[in-house]
Amino acid sequence: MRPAQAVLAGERLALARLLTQVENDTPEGRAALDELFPHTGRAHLVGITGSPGTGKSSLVNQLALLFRRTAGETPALKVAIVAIDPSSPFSGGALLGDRVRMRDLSGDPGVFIRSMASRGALGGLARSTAAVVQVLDAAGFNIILIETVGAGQSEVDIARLAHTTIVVEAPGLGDDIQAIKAGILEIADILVVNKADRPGVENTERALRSMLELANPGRASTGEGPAEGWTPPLLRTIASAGEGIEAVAAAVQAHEQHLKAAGRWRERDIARLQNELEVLVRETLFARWKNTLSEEHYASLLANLHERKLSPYQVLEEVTKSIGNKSMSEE
Ligand SMILES: Nc1nc2c(ncn2[C@@H]2O[C@H](COP(=O)(O)OP(=O)(O)OP(=O)(O)O)[C@@H](O)[C@H]2O)c(=O)[nH]1
Ligand SMILES: [Mg+2]
Repeated sequence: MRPAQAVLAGERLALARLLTQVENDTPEGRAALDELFPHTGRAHLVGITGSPGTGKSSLVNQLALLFRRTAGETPALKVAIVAIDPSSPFSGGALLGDRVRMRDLSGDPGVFIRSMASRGALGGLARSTAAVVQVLDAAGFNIILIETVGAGQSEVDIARLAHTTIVVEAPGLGDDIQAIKAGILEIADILVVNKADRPGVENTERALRSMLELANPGRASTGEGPAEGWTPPLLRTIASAGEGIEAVAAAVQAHEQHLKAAGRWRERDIARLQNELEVLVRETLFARWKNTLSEEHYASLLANLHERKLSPYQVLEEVTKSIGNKSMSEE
């Protein structure tokens, strides 16, 4: 059976193998993605981001357990977890820790857990995450939880990929209003203050609430913003004890309903695919362009730049001439 067919048939080993192919951007991986693409677009993609140690993995673990238990719907929701570790490689301690915390879920055939190392992700994390998520979507997982540490670009990429983004904060880490990054709040559809058993929860909540008002002026006062019609709820959890998880799961599902009712599900899907396509085009054209230059020629151009003999625009003129495509140098 072809890998894509085996994945559609629900074979977990084939799925794990294909994810490796897709992460490594092999020709087999690409062929399988082509075949699987018509089966994608159904899963609810949920990003979970936040500073290191705020309890993202614990929350993901609890959410997955809850979605599996809330099997009032038949058949029960299938849940995939993608844990992205931007700081350490596969063998790193953090991932080992994640594995241990996620042990409650292992053995459940309705759950699939995949760890990804951002280092070594060929073609960048955004591309490989999007591809991995597509495979899981095609494999029939209804909810895909994507955990990433809130560190610069990666959480913005995840927000772009996900339908719903949960930002996790914890007392002590972000008490100081300066320490909470406004940028992260702008991507939050749901805000969670985890470790609510720790002192300082009220301070963290207060800081977040005022940041929210700054980030979304008007929204917080009217309860409904003109732009999105969704006010990010601010929820407390104690993930390690499984407290407050129902409210988070309910918010995730309410956000899905909101997106679908307002036609934004489709908008987000188009925006996501557009972004993915443009990243691909950029990478491919860049690689093609790079191939037209010899190392020596490139090095000499860089030297000319450094010595201020040529300006970046002059070099652009020069290098785009070499592939005979003048339009590339024009905007
Ligand atoms: N007191 C308390 N501890 C918690 C809570 N949730 C998680 N923890 C603990 O906090 C530590 C970090 O939890 P993780 O779930 O690994 O946090 P994380 O955000 O995934 O961490 P990284 O992936 O390393 O950034 C662990 O020791 C958890 O047991 C909570 O609600 N209260
Ligand atoms: Mg984690």
